[in-house]
Amino acid sequence: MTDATPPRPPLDPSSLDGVTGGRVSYEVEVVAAAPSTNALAAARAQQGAAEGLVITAEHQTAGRGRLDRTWETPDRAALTLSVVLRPEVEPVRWPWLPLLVGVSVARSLRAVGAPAELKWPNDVLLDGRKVCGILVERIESAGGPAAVAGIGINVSTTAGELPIDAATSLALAGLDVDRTTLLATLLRTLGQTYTDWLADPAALRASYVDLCATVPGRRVRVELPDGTSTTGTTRDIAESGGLVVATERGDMTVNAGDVVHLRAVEE
Ligand code: BT5
Repeated sequence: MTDATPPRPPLDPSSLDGVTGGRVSYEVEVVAAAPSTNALAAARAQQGAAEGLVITAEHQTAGRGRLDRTWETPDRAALTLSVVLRPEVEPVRWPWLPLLVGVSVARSLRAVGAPAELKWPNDVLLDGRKVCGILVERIESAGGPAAVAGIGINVSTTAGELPIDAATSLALAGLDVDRTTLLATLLRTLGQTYTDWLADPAALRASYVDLCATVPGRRVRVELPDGTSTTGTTRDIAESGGLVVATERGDMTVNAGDVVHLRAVEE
C-alpha cells in the first residue's frame, strides 16, 4: 500500500442545487474552511435557519466529536457536513435521530459499493474500522428545537493521515468515490429515511438492527459516561434506541456510552 496523497478534486456545488430527499429540500453551502460545520450550522439554526440547510467544509480544522473529543480530516479528503432538521416529534423520540443518521450513512455507503455496518450508537464501520463519525446536537431556537446532524466520512484519507489505527477510509477499502456524488446520495437518503421515520417511527428499529454489527449476541465492553465500564453480550436495541446488554448482574439498557466490540482474547 502506498501512502501518496491521491488527487482531491473540490466539491461541485452546482450539481447539488435542488437536491431533495423525502420532505426535505436542501440548501447546500460549501465553505473552503471552517473550525466545525456543526458550530456554523448550530449558529444558523439559532438564528432560525430552515430545515434542509447543509453546511459542508472542504477543510474542517477543529472538528468536534462526542464528549469533547475531536474529529480530524485533511483538506478535501473527507466529507464534513452538518444538516439542520426540525423534527416535530416528542422529546422521547429524539434519541433516535443519531441512529437514523447512522442508518442513512450506512445505506448511502452501501449504495456506492461499501459494505458499511453500524456500531451502536452511530459509528459507521467498514471492515470493522471507523469510516464515519456522527454528532447530532439539539439546538433551541425561537422557531422551536432544531437538530444539527454532523457527519464526517473519510473518503480518500490515507493510512498515514488517519488519527487512529481503528479508522479507515473508502479509498483504503479500495473504493474511488467522488465526494459530490456521495454527498448527493447521502442527502437524498437522509431526507427519505427521516421522512419515513416521521410517518412511521417504529419501522426504523428493524432497519437499524439489520445494519448494526453490535446486535445481537456480540461480546462487548460498554464504557459509560461516568467512567465505569462493564462487559456483556448484546441482546437487542430497546424501543428507546438504547442498547440492551446481558451482564453478570442481569440485563441493562445503555442509553449513552461507547461500545467496544470484543473478541474472546480481549476479555
Ligand atoms: C464522532 O465522535 O465520531 C463524531 C464525529 C462527528 C464529526 C462531524 S464532521 C462534521 C461535523 N462537524 C463537527 O465538528 N463534527 C461533525 P466520537 O464518537 O466521540 O469519536 C471521536 C473519536 O474518533 C476521536 O477521539 C478519535 O479517536 C476518532 N477519530 C477522530 N477523527 C477520526 C477520523 N477522521 N476517522 C476515524 N476516527 C476518527
